[in-house]
Amino acid sequence: MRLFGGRSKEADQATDEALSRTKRSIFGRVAGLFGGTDVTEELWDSLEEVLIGADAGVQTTLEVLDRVRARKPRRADDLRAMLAEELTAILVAADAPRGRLWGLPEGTAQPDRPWIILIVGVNGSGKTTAIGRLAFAYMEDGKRVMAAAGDTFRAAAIEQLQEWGRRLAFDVVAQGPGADPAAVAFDAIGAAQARGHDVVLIDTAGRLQNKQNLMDELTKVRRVIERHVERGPDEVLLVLDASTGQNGLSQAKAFADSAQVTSVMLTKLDGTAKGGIVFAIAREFGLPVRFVGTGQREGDLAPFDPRGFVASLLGDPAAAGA
Ligand SMILES: Nc1nc2c(ncn2[C@@H]2O[C@H](COP(=O)(O)OP(=O)(O)OP(=O)(O)O)[C@@H](O)[C@H]2O)c(=O)[nH]1
Ligand SMILES: [Mg+2]
Repeated sequence: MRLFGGRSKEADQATDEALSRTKRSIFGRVAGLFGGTDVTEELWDSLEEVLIGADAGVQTTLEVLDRVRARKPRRADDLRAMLAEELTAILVAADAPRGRLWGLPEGTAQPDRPWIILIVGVNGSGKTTAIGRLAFAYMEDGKRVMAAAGDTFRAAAIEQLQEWGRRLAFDVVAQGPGADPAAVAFDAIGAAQARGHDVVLIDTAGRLQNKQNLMDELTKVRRVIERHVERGPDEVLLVLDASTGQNGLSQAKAFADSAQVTSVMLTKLDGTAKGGIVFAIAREFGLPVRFVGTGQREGDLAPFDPRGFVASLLGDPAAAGA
């Protein structure tokens, strides 16, 4: 699937499949609610319950529904269309590119190689897997990929990344457990420059002795990148586990606040009924979601498209013959 460069039928379909649990268990009820023709108080109440239940966030839900209400929909299908527009607007408002690689208009000049991508996020969110997947996609795109084993804190993190490198055949720069992650990043970028790699993916720890240590460490890694390539990392990707809901969101806030995140990857969308978290990310972080994890394999990553996502969630009336 084309991962970089926008929407495709294949990507829409993968997202749609990954959303099936969210749709079945929660939003499926909404589609049912739109079955009637009248806009009743019961319909508004149910919508509120459904959106909050899917982790869209209380504030976001109330705001969206207020906006739709103000537009005075007369029939249930008008309401559905307006809700789709308002939900899409939230995602689009956060969609402006902040990094130098993703979501840019076609024809935008690309940064010099190697491109540097720093991967951050809470432990267990799927960072190392994300590196495997991005490496896979970039290699399919004809790029030479280098990864840096910057999580030197968790036992087995280095081996886990090396295993991905062996399996998919990309290079991994690593030092021993406990090594300075900034030094690992420094080595990896130097090696990539010397050997002509196109992309450097830098793994980081999700947990240290405490949050401040972790944020300091990320700052140090960033400084090293800035010393090597003056422009700094081209993207700082926050990896966020959809199934952790509002709780995961508040944990990720520390990264969004201090790691100068430019893009979000929402993982495990396939394993959750809480896909509404996308709206909370957009509204509360103001960050663009660029990719969604749709399964367990390396190819299970889809580009995120606001319109395709909302159409899939609310059911496409045209497709349903409504
Ligand atoms: N179903 C599903 N599982 C996923 C997805 N992404 C990651 N996982 C699983 O989530 C688990 C944790 O992934 P890791 O990549 O090790 O997470 P991490 O953020 O590197 O974790 P730490 O190194 O402990 O900070 C693994 O079992 C992955 O297979 C996804 O999109 N869907
Ligand atoms: Mg990891």
